[in-house]
Amino acid sequence: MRGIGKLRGLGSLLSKNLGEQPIIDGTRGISNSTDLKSVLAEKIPQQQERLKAIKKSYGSKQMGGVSVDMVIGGMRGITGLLWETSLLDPDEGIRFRGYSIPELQEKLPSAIPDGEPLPEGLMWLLLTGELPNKEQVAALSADLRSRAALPDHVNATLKAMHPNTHPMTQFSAGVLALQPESTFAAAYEKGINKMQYWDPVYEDTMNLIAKLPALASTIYRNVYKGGDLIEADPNLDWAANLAHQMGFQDQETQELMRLYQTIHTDHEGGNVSAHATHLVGSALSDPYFSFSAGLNGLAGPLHGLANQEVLSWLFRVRDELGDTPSKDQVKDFVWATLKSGRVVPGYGHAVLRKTDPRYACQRVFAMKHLPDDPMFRLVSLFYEVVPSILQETGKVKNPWPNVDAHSGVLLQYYGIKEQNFYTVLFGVSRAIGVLSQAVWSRALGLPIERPKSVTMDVIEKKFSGT
Ligand code: CMX
Repeated sequence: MRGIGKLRGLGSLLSKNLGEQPIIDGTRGISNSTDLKSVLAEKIPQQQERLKAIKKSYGSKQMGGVSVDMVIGGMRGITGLLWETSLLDPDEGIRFRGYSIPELQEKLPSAIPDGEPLPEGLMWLLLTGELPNKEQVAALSADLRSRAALPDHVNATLKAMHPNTHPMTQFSAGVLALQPESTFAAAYEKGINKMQYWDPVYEDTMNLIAKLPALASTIYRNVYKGGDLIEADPNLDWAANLAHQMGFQDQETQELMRLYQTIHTDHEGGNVSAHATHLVGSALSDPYFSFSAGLNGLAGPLHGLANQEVLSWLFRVRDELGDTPSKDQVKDFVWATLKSGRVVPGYGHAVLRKTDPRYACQRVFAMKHLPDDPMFRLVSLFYEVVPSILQETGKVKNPWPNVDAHSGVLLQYYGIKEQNFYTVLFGVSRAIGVLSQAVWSRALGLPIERPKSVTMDVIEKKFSGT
């Protein structure tokens, strides 16, 4: 219960500083109810009071200055967002509501003994701040299953698209095709009180997340398997059903999918997909609109598309150098990539300054299940070679691998060979993080985003003394 302990600590610290009523952090006590929405409903008023108290007591305090470099440099290092579901430490990596990935692998319920965590467990944690028990995870799984069916018109929309349309374009369009179902948009039109926004956003979040395995697998089967669709299995959990509906029935692939879908959910608020979802949602665009915007950002090669790029790049290595290249050959290949003005995909990060724990846990999975796979060996060889080369460039701030450097090789091993589809799998998972936060953003009444921009003229005039 480390994360919750941390939050409790903050509550008492705040109350000490304020000398007022203790600020309730909303995660006190563990709920036994298996109804996620009622657990959430209990916590929301407490968190609303907590935010009010923070605003009142600390609203005028400064949290770091902004330099011209930060303004020009993609807002690097500016703290400018509230994001409750996860926090990224540059050296330690991601913590979901206070828990690291290895801690979650130990503490979240799994489908099989000593298996990978179920993403539904992480979803419960992200939404409530509480580690769920098995019954709660089973109830959430069942709730998602009951909402999972995809309306027919969505597949008709997908089929009407040009056959060369990238799976990510189809995925984003498929999410928008579901938008007429938005409970939030309908409630807003009827004049819902803003204190109640979170409720229809929660319903949209549940409905959308529930349908993503069917949507993603429909795209997969249409593009790569002649449109022969597979029904969901009512006995399977959310991630296993995604693998199943794509056409992968074996337990090990389903275990990989559970791990994959857990670790890609959330990476605090400033990354492109999270921030885009948050920004668009702040205009009270419903979760379908805002998540589709997040997916469009995830489709960029510097963000989620890097997992596809990594695999294409590894294939080029294999085609040119064979399965077992030497270290020197790999070094030359990396340098050639850099000298041609391209990035090494899967390496580097805007915030992290160490090996991504999401990379590390995939590596552990590979060592357990596919230690002798030639592509895994190649990935390991790159891990030995790339960081020192990127360091040698003198400009790359983080030479270590990120999540995208490993995922493709695992998917390949289990027969999911179509790398153009990989970012869709990333996107399915990302929904859990960004939409859990969307529920809280509306519950906490966060306002429309509108940072100030300036022209070059303004900067020159301000600092040149003219
Ligand atoms: N290969 C080559 N050059 C790299 C590099 C890499 N992997 N990572 C950073 N650099 C370069 C930058 O392009 C930049 O060069 P210029 O000054 O010439 O423009 C310089 O090093 C400094 O960049 P940085 O501050 O270290 O990194 P940024 O915060 O600007 O960018 C990221 C972060 C992820 C976009 C970058 O590291 C990158 O392009 N990596 C490769 C693509 C990738 O793996 N993306 C996935 C990230 C994880 C995810 O979001 O899914």
